[in-house]
Amino acid sequence: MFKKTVRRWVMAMVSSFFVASAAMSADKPKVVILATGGTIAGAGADVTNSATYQAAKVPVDKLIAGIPQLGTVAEVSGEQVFQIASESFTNANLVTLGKRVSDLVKQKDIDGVVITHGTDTLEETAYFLNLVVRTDKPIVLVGSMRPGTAMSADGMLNLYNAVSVAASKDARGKGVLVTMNDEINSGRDVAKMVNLRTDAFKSPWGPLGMVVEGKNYWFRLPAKRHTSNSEFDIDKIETLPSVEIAYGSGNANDTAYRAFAANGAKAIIHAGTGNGSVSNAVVPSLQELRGKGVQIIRSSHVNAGGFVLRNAEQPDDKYDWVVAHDLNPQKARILALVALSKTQDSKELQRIFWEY
Ligand code: DAS
Repeated sequence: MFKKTVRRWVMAMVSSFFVASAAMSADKPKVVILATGGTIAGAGADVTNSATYQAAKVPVDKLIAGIPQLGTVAEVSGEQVFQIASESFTNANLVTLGKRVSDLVKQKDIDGVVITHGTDTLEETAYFLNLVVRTDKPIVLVGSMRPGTAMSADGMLNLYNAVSVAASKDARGKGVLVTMNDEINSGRDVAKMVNLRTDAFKSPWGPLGMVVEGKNYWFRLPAKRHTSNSEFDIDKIETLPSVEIAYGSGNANDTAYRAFAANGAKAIIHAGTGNGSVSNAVVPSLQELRGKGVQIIRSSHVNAGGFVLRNAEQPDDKYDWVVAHDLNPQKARILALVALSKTQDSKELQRIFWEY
């Protein structure tokens, strides 16, 4: 019995090798996987460890070798750009990654780029690239909620789907995409709404489509400016300014806002309650900081659909503040980083927040 099982396993591996190598020889789209770390590169001690593991352990060549079928959808190569848990991503990491993606998509023989990434800040990187990489080629971010060592790990199918979408002609021109849990989401809209579960990534406005067994099914298109229709360009960005997020709640005070400004923040994202509301205890300080040139951007930490309305909870025209529209605080920070590389004018900033 054991011999039969081993023989069957060997035959399966041999056939998948020939499938993959045969496919490699065909004229397949060329997809580059840029690996940055995260759970999709994580490893736990036991198959029962779906939540207890170390992120950013498995190198990109092992991720690729673990899915021989990738060779049936594309000619895949890999680069290890970083090997970090994404909660540790910095503005400098964003610029480095953005420039590498921009260089790759300029190469005529490259059809698409996949970025494996930790899930904690994947939504921020996806939005950043959506704003600054001037291309119609698919750029697809992918992570996983469970390490590859766990039962029912999600990384293998997520990565296969990501490569399949990045190799697809019908994924062109749709902005940066995120493939998790069989869905194709817009890099602008998607956020990590749940931790621990494989259906963690949701867009308040719904996914763009689904990918099932290597085929894409599209249901809607992005409405905001992105990639080749963006006025921003990573090739013209070397560093990003300091933009910080202060979280609103009951019993609020102005300590964080003042500390951020004293530390050089060019803009402060107010992660407000409700419609981006600001406590009476904080308003005077924000008016003072605005007077000193710090941009004040009202967002809401209620972000499952809806948006901050200008001059509703606060007289934004009078205070010269900006509203973040439907962007959650962490996405508002990303847009502010990019926008401030182009303008310090609050009316221009507001236009940018409506358009992107
Ligand atoms: N720490 C998380 C990160 O790297 C692990 C993950 O979910 O990818 O974002």
